[in-house]
Amino acid sequence: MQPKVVIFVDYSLLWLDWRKKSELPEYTKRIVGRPATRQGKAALRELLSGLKAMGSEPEECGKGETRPAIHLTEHPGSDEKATIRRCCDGLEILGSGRGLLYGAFHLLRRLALGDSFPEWESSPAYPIRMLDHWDNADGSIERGYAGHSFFFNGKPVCSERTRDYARLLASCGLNGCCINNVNVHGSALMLLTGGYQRELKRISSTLAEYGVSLWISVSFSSPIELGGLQTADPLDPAVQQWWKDTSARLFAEIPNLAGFLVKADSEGRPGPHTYGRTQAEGANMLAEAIEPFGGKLLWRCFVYNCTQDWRDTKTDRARAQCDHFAPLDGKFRENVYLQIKNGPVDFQIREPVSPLLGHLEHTNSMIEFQIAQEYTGQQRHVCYLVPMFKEILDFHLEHKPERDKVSENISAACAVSNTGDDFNWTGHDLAAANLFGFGLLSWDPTADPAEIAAEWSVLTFGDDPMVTETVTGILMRSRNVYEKYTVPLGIGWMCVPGNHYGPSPEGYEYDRWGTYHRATHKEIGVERGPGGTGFTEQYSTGLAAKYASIEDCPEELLLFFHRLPYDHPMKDGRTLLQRIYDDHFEGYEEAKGLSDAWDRLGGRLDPAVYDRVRDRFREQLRCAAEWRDVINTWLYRLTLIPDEKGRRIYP
Ligand code: GCV
Repeated sequence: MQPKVVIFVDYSLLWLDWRKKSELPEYTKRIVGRPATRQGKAALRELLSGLKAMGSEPEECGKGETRPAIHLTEHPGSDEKATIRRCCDGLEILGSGRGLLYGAFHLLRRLALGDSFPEWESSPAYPIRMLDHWDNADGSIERGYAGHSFFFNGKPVCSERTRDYARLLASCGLNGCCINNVNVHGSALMLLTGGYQRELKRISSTLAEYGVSLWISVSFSSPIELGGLQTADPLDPAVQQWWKDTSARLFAEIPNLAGFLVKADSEGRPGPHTYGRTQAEGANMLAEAIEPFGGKLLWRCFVYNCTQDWRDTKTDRARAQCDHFAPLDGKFRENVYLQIKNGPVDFQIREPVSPLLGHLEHTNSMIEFQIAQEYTGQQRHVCYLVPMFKEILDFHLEHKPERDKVSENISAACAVSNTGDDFNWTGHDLAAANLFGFGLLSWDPTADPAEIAAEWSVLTFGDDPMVTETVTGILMRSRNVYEKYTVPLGIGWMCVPGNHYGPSPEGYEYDRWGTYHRATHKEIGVERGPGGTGFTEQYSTGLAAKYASIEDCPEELLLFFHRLPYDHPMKDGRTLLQRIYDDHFEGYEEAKGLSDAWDRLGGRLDPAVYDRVRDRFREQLRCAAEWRDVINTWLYRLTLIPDEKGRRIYP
């Protein structure tokens, strides 16, 4: 008997930790076919190890095999389509190397869920489906809530964890990741000039094995910072040449490099505006430099005035993306993708869909979500964001009679990553559902968030029906609960400045970031209709009218669009203020309900996981009570209007 070699890893494998199945179909005992590509080989390896973990001992068989088997049929081509179909009492997986990989993972997932003959034919909705890491070269992570970077520890590192990370991404359909922060500083600058060429190459090659492309964030002023030039003006020939030469070297060294991500003219980052050039002139110069190597440029639209005087009521940050980019539609090169945050401001728990998404008829756009829970509980609170992503992808922009949904008007999708080097990757064990769900939804935006949650739960915690039902229930309720005890009705931004955790109702009010609610003892909110900042006019006619009207505006966004008195009657007859009081009280109670539901799973889960999540719930409840008390007390003191139900509204 072979001695068993145990490899110790200091992290879990999340949903890839396949569990034993009491029964598996006969065909899982044999695999026929020897893929030639690296991704195809990875598919075979995943099937062999995954099936083994589930309790089958698949044997690799020759072509003439007549017994039921899994047949791997690899055909050349770079497309990602995957097919699984019935074949000789078994199944055949067909596709390019990547297709086989997606097919293999799909089959493993379906078998784990108890589906014996999962036939599937699927292509991803978007060719770019990726995660953006805000990892810094020193190993810290901007807005990271799950430990340190596993890509950097002073310099780039490639380890077994990099491989498992690539497996996790591929297993939920993702095909790219940008490994460093859009705020490029310190030695991360050197990623561009090849200072870390060997390390970068290893990371790139490891990711490539699982069909994951490497992207890096670059600084627009690199020609000055690294090239010793006096300017980074995109129209300067020396600058253009510097980018061409630098890109040629880098793309030659790193074969799996897909392109660059750039945050320009945003929150102090350099950009074309410094030289009086447009965003298109800046982006196109870079895009042209990388175009010969098939490179793509992801150009962020998070451009706004971050030095606003709070007394200035004319400037509305929500308008900024459209004001800057809508007039430039059609002016970007073909290999440019405009990266647009899902809402007009910044990843709040509820914002309207960014109107810019409706203005880009002739420009590639990429939606940017954030699964790092910067404003949504920082992975100490449970907040399953997939239903929100789905709502946004399903949203009708009302610009066209057909193919009008956001999901039909974008060319790519990304999310700011929620991972780090914590044992469980995401800090909160339940936050991994956001990673898995974002992957599945960016492959297929018609997928159902509740089904994704249930699938993730079975893959992660096993198939005990009570566990699946409870975890799915907790996840599906979590966003609304979080919204209620923090910032309901679209008001946003009452968090502590800087770290963005916990309540501080006036923390941002007299600051420079353009995130004001302008509450007085009489009214609260910013008027964004035509009589106010005019932001509503950035939407199509129908939506503009709907949002501008206090009666028609969806209630959950009422304070995003309108400035209203506290006694404004809500649809159910309560006053605006009473609704806010109630939401905070109820939000806390509902959070307690989620926590109690988790408690009832004691004995049904791995005790370490159970305890970790219980600890997170303890903190969530502490913080939910703080939100309830701070916001309600602040409003009570401002208005002197008591809670109609006579509850104690101060701590
Ligand atoms: C990476 C917000 C965050 C910043 C982040 C920025 C961005 O402002 O607080 O940490 O910077 O968004 O998306 O660029």
